[in-house]
Amino acid sequence: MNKNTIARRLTAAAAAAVAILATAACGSSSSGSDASSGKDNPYHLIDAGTARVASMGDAKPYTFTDASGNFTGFDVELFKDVAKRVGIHKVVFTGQDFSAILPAVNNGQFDVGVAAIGITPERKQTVDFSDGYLAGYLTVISPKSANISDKADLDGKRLGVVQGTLQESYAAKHFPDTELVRFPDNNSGISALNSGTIDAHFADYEAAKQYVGQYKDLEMAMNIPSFDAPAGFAVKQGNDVLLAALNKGLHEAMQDGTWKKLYQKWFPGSPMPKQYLPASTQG
Ligand code: SNW
Repeated sequence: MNKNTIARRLTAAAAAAVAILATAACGSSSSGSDASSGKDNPYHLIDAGTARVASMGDAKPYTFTDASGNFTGFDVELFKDVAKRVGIHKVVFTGQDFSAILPAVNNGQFDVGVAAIGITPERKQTVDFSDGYLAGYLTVISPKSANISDKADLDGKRLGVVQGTLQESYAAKHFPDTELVRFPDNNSGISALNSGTIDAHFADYEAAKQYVGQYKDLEMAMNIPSFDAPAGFAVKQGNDVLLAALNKGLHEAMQDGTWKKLYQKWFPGSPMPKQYLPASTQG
């Protein structure tokens, strides 16, 4: 090793040490103008300027990963649009089991939870929600041959639910004679349905529509209204600045027709709800 190499290595080591010290200083600073508070980070995001979003990789067409692994879907595109309107230009989605999303938002691992998450009083005890942006049905999917069309038809049957969903709590309350089989995600529930280990699976309406389109011997057997629990963006309790901004962006996206455009793109053929359309078109 010649002198120059040694000098270069020492310089590199010194630079690395400075970088480590600088990082440590940032990490320990709890107030002032560091990146996690104040004017540089008005929304109190984990990383200023970036929204870290807990979501799901298999809730098509709400939120899912496409063939190249990128998150897309109605909720994903709507959230990105809303974030951009309020100055958040980078959004990073991470797939989680549904049951992990709200706890992860609550404990600060993510800034936001976005996955057709219905707003309920129970969930509001752990996170805050934006205004609602989507309301629809919970749908029981079953083989056409099973001829399931009402609650009594599910008696003594095995019904798949994703852990932590409204489907799980609805079924536990209203289908007392049905055996619930809990899954971490919809794809595993549908696999179990296709292999015959469960008799039906309970999902969101638009997801059910996708699966029925994909597997021709399945049908949408029952639709249960869930309009009292519209989906909202979940944020950590008390992050009122972020919540107010998201609501403002959401309202703008509804008023200028962006919401409608995304609805038509992702839910083609589904009835167009009135409440999220521009006020001028509601008549
Ligand atoms: O309550 C509905 C809402 O009306 C709309 O249809 C979108 O879905 C819901 O928010 C219900 N979604 C389930 C839940 O919140 C499951 C979400 C999921 O599988 N990603 O538990």
